[in-house]
Amino acid sequence: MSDPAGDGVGPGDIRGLRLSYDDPYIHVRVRTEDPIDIHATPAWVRAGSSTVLRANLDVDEDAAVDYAAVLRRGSGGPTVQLLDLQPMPSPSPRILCIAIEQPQPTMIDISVNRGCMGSAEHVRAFVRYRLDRGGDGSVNSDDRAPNTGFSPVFPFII
Ligand SMILES: [Ca+2]
Ligand SMILES: [Ca+2]
Repeated sequence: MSDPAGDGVGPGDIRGLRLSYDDPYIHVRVRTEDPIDIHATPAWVRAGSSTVLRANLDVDEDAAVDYAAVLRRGSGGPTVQLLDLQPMPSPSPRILCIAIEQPQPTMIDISVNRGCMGSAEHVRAFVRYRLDRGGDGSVNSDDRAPNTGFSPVFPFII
């Protein structure tokens, strides 16, 4: 689904959110207006940066966020974490549950292992991208997609 241009700034302006499934991973793809290199730009590598990209996942359609995939600055570049907001049985360690890649400079992919989300059979999502472009602690862009509510429900079809 698409998100308007101009309700964020440059690489912080989300233009699209796409969910796909490749067993066992659910992929959350965020497309931005301008390119950024999450492994090199100050927004993602500089100490003190407040840049955060967060994918909020609802697996039972009750409008509450069940899991959150959080991508933020780490000492060696961006790191990801899966937060379990409504605890269900999940394997550990959690680090194996989630991964990131950047297939193109305007795309950030967050992959979450379905096995880390209880017995989820479908998911819907919204993402929020808070960009501190200079990595100095000030937020230059804050965009979410969709602007209200969640994406359509996406079933896991194997
Ligand atoms: Ca936008
Ligand atoms: Ca938006």
